[in-house]
Amino acid sequence: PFLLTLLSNPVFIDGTYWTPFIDDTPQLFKMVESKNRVQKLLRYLADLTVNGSSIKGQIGLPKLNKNPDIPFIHDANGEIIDVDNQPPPGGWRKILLTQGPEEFVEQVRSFTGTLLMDTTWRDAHQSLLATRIRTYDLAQIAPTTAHALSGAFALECWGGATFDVAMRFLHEDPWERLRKLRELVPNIPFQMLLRGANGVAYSSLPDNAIDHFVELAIKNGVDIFRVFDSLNDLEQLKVGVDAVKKAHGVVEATICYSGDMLQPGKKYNLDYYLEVAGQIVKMGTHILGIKDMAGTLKPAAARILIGTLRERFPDLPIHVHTHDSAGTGVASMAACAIAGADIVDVCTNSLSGLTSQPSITALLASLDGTIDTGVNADHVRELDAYWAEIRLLYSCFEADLKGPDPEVYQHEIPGGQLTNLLFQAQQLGLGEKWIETKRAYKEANLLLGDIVKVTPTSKVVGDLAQFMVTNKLNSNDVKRLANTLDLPDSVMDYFEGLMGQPYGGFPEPLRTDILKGKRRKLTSRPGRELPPFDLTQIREELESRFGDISECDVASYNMYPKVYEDFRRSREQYGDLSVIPTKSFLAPPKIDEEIEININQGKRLIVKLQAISDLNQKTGNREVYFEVNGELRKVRTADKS
Ligand code: 3PY
Ligand code: ZN
Repeated sequence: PFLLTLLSNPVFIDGTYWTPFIDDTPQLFKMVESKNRVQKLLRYLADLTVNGSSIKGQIGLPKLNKNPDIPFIHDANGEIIDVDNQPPPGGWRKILLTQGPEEFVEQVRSFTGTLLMDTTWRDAHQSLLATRIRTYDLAQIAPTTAHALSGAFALECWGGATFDVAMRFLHEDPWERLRKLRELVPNIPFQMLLRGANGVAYSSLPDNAIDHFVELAIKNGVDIFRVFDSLNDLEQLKVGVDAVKKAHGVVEATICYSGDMLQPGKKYNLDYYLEVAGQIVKMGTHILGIKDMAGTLKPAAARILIGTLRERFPDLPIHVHTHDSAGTGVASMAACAIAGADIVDVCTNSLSGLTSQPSITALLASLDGTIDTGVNADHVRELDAYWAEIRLLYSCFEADLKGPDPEVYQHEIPGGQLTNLLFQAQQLGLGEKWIETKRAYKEANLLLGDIVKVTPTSKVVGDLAQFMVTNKLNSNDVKRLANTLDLPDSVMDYFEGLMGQPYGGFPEPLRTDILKGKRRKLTSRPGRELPPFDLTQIREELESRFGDISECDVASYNMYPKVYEDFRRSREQYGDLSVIPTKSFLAPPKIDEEIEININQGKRLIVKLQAISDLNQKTGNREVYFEVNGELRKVRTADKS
């Protein structure tokens, strides 16, 4: 391609080129690079055309057969706000950036109302759509969001499962997502979910990898870190808290709410939460988080829990998170607001309810102006028109949950996992197994010691439950056969102590029986034993394998080495796929349909599928013909059928 570009350059054709022509004409290389880039994108589109989507978890095609429209939002005079040219109002981020974390949280605490965090960009789609929403769709709505939600406390937009899924399934760089969104939303704080000593992975990393990751997260745009540990193990939690403090971010150390504290005889009762809260406050957090990942915090319990914490820690902002799995999310968040919570989590209406967060409009209506939230209800409504279309665009990732799950108080499955397990049961065609899986989940939890269940411990319970269903075992069988069973790795990791120490200790003699001759017993946090990563050496190794490597690449590799390697290979093959509109990323193009792709600022491609050749029986390939900005291009693709 370089030679072709050279030969078609007018200077070369004129014969007026001079010796250092190639050196003096760097655009030649740019043109080649750009042609390569286009060819790589065509490779993806050709594969999609011939073989259909390869995106894991996709069933069928999007119900929306167009690109979603960007809605208009209006000012108080009914005029359309020009979101692309008018800077958004300075929100809470301006206070954070100009006055620092301490003053920021003081002002949040002094706000006479309850602020809202919108989780649409992270937990809502993690809970309902298998975390599949792409950077493309977030970036499209970001300028409008910066105006519409300018009064929000924060947008939860990063961390949790988004990091892994972006690379693993969407072939996207999570860091690029963060930077892009940050540029488009300068005014609203960004919050991320950090799994304590696990970072955004599923098990402990050396402490220096957590420090490195957090520092980069702040540099690239995260402001506030919700830090939790999946067993409420304070030693584990502290690793994340200290990393955020060192990097001067806002720390929201979080208690995972488990079970139903008002039920008599519950392991996790009010005294337990007050004790953990006291320890967390001693750690020096800016905000106290309560994370109700399964949605079992009923309104009555919420009133007592938040009311008591409010009295005990009058100066500390309290931020509450829930899931609507039981159908009580709105009532619980209203109860929290009334009991004195400073911030509660909600999300856009079209991605709310079920295993996701409660609806923002439903909460506003419940409070009905009696408590100020700082957000404009009209803008919220206008913005949701976009998400109604997005829900249809991503319909191929829906788990098809139809209503609240009345069993959630029994099984206590976290929101995201509930959808996930249901989806898996549906895929296996094991409708009747779903009820059984939920029953086994409850049993597995008790076997493991009635533990706090959230990533990664929720996976341990889920894996054990599936193992019990598949092998037709009940709790007594597991206890009796303990050492002879080939238990899932996650269960062995848990018993070894690789996820930290559960409150009240491990169940005995089960732990000893299971581990005997196979694994050791850890009694303190696993990260303590891990030697620090040699970050320079890792970078050099990656450079020698992949060429261009940034510090963010090193952090991605540290979290998910194999996923990162596959991601680089996908980049090599297809280039940056995040520029393709979602409809064209998930659904094969039709002949002559125009696909508009902005590959970078100012460079726009109009791609049209022209023809697909017959199958070459010898090679198993087909030729796919595209027109790109009027020029014919051919791509050879293996037919995998
Ligand atoms: C995660 O860790 O991804 C969670 O959302 C936990 O609730
Ligand atoms: Zn959640």
